[in-house]
Amino acid sequence: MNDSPLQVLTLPTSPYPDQRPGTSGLRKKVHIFQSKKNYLHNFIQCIFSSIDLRDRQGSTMVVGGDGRYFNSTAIQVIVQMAAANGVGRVVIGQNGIMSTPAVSCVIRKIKAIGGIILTASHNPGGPDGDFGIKFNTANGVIGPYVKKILCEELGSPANSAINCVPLENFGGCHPDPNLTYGADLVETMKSGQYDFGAAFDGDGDRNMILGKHGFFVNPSDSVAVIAANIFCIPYFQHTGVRGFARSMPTSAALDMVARATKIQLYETPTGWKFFGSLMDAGRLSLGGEESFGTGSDYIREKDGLWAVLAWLSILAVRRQSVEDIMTDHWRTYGRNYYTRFDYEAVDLDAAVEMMLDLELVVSDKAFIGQVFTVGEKKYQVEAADNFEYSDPVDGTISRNQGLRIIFKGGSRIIFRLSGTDSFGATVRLYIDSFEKDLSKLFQDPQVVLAELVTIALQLSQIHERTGRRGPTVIT
Ligand code: VG1
Ligand code: CO
Repeated sequence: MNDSPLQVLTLPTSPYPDQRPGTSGLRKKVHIFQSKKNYLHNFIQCIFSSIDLRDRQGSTMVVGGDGRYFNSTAIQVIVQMAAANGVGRVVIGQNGIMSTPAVSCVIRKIKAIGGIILTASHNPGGPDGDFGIKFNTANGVIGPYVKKILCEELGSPANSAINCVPLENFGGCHPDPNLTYGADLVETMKSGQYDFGAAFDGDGDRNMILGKHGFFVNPSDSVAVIAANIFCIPYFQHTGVRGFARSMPTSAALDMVARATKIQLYETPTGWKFFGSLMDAGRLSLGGEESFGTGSDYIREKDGLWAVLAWLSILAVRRQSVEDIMTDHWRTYGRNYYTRFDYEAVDLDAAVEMMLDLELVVSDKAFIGQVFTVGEKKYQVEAADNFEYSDPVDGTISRNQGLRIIFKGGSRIIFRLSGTDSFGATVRLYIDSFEKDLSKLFQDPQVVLAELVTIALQLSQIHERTGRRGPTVIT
């Protein structure tokens, strides 16, 4: 930069009502960012304005994204606005690319004031896809990291890293690592040629773990396995273990390990930010969400590659297959059968109305004790509520975090509206059921949970209300 000071312009603008951040920042269709005047600028200015002026002046800020369409355009705007807002230094990932966990790591390393991450994470990219902005405070793509760590450092063959060149539309692939969008990997693994497979989302904070022949590790189980084998991981040998946490819709598999090891367990609302607060207070070492997020307190984000390295450490110590480790785990702790149905892009009004009606049903006193009979199975309601969380560190209360119906024996039905969708509403229906009978540990979750699904569909009337015949994605 030369000596002549840059001119700072002050321009009038007004907010749009749909610019409210959700579970993890703001997500909208790319064309919204392109067509609505100052749409990006408004949100970025709000981020800067949220930082006290004294902290902002001369501060360092991290900026990076998952390389999706609109990434570089947005970075140009952010850099200019950062300068105008008094930020002293902006650290940008090479070619504007940085994963969410990497941003979290750099923020901590260089003591930056925060980081702006340009990603819509697991939502599709490209001109017709989604764009998003996350802001991580001081507490807090993936491809280049996979190549560097798994191939260059750990010596995996180069062809074991697939789809690792960042592309603006992710090569037409959907960046959500689950059985539907990661079906190619599952197919490849079925051949039996590989012992271990993993997939990540666009910004690298999610992971899906597969064993030989495509054996699927449910994310709720994954965090429980890591917890049960935590001292196979050198990091925890040094730091010890302070606490475990899972989001409310995540199955109670982790609770079983916490109980057996007498380690404190926290049940938080959906979204990693709740773990961050516990980690800052030194109360939490390992956390996981059913939505393919796993991570530890070395940063303040979930980290897909960390989860893979954690699993590889366990495999290296136990010298067993992924499937053997998982089935051993079920024999020891019992199995939490789990499924999630996502109804994406349904009519917003219909979804909101459904949630309001359901809340009336579950909050009626007469609902407790009610028995649902489907075929030969009976389920009696033990408790039901709209999940509320009081942060044990600062006492902040988060309400309206999902409708829970808990049956005798621990089976659960949960309804939530997504906070990361970019269009209409996404309804998430989570169902789980605990089984400890050794002869019933190896069944298809969809078969085991079929009756609970029937109850959930009847109670909510979701198909009738949304005009859908089934979910968009089943996990
Ligand atoms: C979803 C997941 C949640 C996750 C969030 C951000 O939120 O359910 O567990 O923390 O995405 O993930 P929602 O509100 O749509 O259910 V991502 O990889 O930003 O980064
Ligand atoms: Co993500």
